[in-house]
Amino acid sequence: MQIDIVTIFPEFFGVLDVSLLGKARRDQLLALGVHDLRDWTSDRHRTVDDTPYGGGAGMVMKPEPWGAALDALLGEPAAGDSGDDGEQADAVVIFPTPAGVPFTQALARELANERRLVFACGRYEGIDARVADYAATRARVLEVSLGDYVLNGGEVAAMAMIEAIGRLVPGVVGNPESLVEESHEAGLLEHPSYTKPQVWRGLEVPAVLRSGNHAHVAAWRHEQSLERTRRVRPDLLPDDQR
Ligand code: JFB
Repeated sequence: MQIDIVTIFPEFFGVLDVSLLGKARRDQLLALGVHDLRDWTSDRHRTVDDTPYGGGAGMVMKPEPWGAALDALLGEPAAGDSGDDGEQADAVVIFPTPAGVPFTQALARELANERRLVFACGRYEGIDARVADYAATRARVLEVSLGDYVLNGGEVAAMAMIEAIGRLVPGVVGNPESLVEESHEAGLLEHPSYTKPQVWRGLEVPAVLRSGNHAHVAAWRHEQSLERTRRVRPDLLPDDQR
């Protein structure tokens, strides 16, 4: 999978060199391109923002550098191609925004099957709305929110999405079985996990986990998952299981 990121803070994405996704890049399962939006400005001050039409606090990202960035990454539109015949680059362009559809494990799974993702990371009060409209004439566009809280820009949200998507790309996680057992894949929260020693600071590992009875272990873990989900995330359960 190819992932491109456009941002005014390319140095943010240095962390993607390490850990699991760093290895995936070295193994050539993931190719990551981090691009500085200011490289597509043309004024002396490399300006990316301007005051909002209609007034209000803060600044808005101006559309021209974004248009040039999208053209460079998706390919220039062919001469005479208005894009209105639906012809599209084979990429999904993702705009992290607090006004987007929620990012979920189901969306991560769907995006893990794409060949190419482009993340457009805004700052200030966001990006001129025409940029997403323009991008939609060139590619599939998703405006996606990481969650119901306010960040200062799209970078941290993009990083979280890239980590969630990247680990679902075949080959990135060594043991694919570990993917199906985890929180949210089964629609429930995960059961608690334990390792050695058997007693630590007076706290004992539950006996059932040391019983060697796999059916009992599986039943206990399922009950723990259900109990925990009822307690902290009843919204995840169907009405008749709350
Ligand atoms: C994403 C962003 C801002 C408007 C703009 C660009 N869950 C999330 N919270 N906040 C963001 C997000 C996601 N995804 C987010 C992109 C931008 C926030 N801002 C700052 C804050 C409030 N309203 C600019």
